[in-house]
Amino acid sequence: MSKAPLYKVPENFRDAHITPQKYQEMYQRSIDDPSAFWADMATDFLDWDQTWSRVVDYNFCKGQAQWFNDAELNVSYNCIDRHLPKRANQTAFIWEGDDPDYSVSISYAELKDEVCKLANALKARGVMKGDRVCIYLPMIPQAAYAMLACTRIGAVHSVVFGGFSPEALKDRILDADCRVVITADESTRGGKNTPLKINVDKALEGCPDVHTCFVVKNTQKDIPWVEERDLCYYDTVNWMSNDCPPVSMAAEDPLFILYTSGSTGKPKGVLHTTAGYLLQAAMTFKYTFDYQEGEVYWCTADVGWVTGHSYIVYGPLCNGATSLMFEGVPTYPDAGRCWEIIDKHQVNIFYTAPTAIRALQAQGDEFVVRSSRSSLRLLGTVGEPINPEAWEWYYHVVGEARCPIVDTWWQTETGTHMITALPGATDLKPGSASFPFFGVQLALLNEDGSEIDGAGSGYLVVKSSWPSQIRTIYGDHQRLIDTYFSHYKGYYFTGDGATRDEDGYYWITGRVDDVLNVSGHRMGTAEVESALVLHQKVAEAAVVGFPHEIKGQGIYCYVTLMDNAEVDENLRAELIALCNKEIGPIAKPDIIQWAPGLPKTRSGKIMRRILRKIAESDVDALGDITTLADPSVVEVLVKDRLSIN
Ligand code: 6R9
Repeated sequence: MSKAPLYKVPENFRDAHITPQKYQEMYQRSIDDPSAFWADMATDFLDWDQTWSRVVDYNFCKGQAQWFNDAELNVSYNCIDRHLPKRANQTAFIWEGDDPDYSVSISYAELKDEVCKLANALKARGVMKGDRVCIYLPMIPQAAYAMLACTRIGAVHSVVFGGFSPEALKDRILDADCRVVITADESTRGGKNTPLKINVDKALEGCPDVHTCFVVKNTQKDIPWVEERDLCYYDTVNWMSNDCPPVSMAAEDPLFILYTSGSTGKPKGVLHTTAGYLLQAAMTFKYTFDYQEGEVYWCTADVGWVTGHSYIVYGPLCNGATSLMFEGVPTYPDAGRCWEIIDKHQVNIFYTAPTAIRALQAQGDEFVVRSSRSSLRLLGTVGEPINPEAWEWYYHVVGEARCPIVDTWWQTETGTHMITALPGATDLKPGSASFPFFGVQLALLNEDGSEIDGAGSGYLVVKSSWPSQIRTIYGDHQRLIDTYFSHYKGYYFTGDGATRDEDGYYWITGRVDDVLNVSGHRMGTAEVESALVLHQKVAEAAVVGFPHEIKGQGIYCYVTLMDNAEVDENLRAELIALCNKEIGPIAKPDIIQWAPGLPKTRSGKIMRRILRKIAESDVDALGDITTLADPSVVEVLVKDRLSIN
């Protein structure tokens, strides 16, 4: 790692918002005097209805954090209204359709009208401050309108990724007790349509309390309609007034719930609150991307993930930026699509995931070089570790060695960037997320909980609260404490491993728990296992990740069948269909291996370490298997593994 090439801050970033010296000064102050530092940032970045009496109070043992306690503000006001005097006619969103011939610009003034009308429509259906609203939409502007409309009236949104199945959607609606759903007839991605409304209908069979479903007519497909409950989005919203006063919210009032996977059990509803989240989203957006007035910024994430929340909607809009939202996929109509969009809309800052970079790299340079990309100034990545080969390709081929790459490490739970390069301040090492953001105090721990000094590898933890920290797991605060604050007392446990090199750069090595990262999507092995064992022929299942060239990690399933069950040719397809039904297409198993038995300790615990090694075909390094109840099962699994590929 110390041999890694170093890419120096380029000349044209000498005047960036954050220079090397400024980073040192600001970081030091943020640690030495967090209250003064964050009070200044809060004043610079946000408009408040009422100021705070204390900046921060937290107690990691109890999983509690409060930022700007009794202050008040409104998120949609900060993202829209306050910009209007200067930016009414400036584009807030550029929307690029799946169809390359279709794009739309939405100004800040239009955004205000759309958000207010929808907010009034929500109010007319009885939505009040604190109520949860489920958003299950494609990547269309209404997704952003819906999020902002909720914030305008103090409702709490729960966006569910449009790729989730009806079953997964139902679980999320019930867990958050949403009474209103906003959806569309269909989504269109890569020329293919997905029946969102039909999925909602199926989900709502199990959600008797949902009384209202707004439906955006997106593809105009004929869809079933439930009178009273279903409302045509346009017909309803267009009647509404475009005036809806923003409600003053307390700094710690809930802003949104977003479900994410953990190592055990069902996905958990990560709850973020109003002021701290918005402040750090706004600040990281400006500093990490060195956003300059008038620039066009594009993040390819879906709004169903935290990246879409913080870096398509809240961070950019809070800064009065122009944010591009793309409905489609990077490979449709062909692998040149992203670069064409960059030329078409003169994109300056491009933020995507390593899995997309690898997929495009695999298609060959010709798709890239036929575009100009001369507008590009900065590149970014998020979601998983980026391998140096993909980094170098992104840097040299896409960015023509003139655009720095910010590799941003963070999580749904952290809300916003935590470790990242700042393009005017950081010399880059390919594959390293580099240094902590302002106010973020990191440590690496040994197994026994002692802190590692200097260079070394260990569990990545955070030592003190940051404004956009997760506040609770919706409806289950104990689970928050157990998951993040119990492994090592007094620290936030990230679930990631990391290395710190001699120069203090952080290198994330990946999850240390049973969470997979498949194409940048987080998934608990337990979720896939629960889906597999629903099949009547399946006695037991164990799921692990294995290295996958494009996806980063693939899903490897060991399946033990019931004693009398036989493998017929449909079984594999049935199991894949089950994962699709329970979770969604992102949970499709890559490899299913029939396992007569699973390696277990004498106390009955599955030894995943061994299963991971077998899945990786690294069978010479199985380690000690003598503690197994029946070591002979390993031999069988290894033998069978060799015949799969
Ligand atoms: C933002 C987001 C979080 C997990 C995280 C880590 C992995 C994210 C990364 C990265 C290495 C990066 N991760 N960014 N690993 N380098 N730049 O992805 O949130 O979906 O909650 O996933 O993703 O393992 O713990 P989320």
